Amino acid sequence: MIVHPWSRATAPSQKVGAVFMEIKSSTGKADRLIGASSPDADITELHGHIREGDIMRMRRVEGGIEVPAKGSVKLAPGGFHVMLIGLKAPLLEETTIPLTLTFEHAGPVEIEAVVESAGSSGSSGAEKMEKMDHMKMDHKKGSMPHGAFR
Ligand SMILES: [Cu+2]
Repeated sequence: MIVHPWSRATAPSQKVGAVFMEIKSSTGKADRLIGASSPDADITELHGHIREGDIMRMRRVEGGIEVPAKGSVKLAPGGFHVMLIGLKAPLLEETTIPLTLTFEHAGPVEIEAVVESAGSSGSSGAEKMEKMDHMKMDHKKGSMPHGAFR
């Protein structure tokens, strides 16, 4: 079950975006988000953050994002997110982004993420991580063509 998938509006020059959500498992079995795709971006990746000294960097998640049995995992600014790379058009507030999430056991799940304002931290209000603004963070060099980021 996908709760409140959302993203942030992007400026016209911005070629990347990120989608956040909470993933809940109602079954007694753990699952794993292993992939995502969207027609709105050239490449869609699962990302997490790692700490390098004082700096948090985004990095592609190897092996997927675990959803614990009868539990949930949160994709939120400063943590896991679905990265949209090579946006075909800017993400406009109050539009939606179609996404297909692929789970190891549940298979493909179609969702639509709502685009919120550029400064949104998600109307679920669970994050206190606005200061770790996703869009100002450095991507690990060499992982993907994130050049449009700067
Ligand atoms: Cu990212």
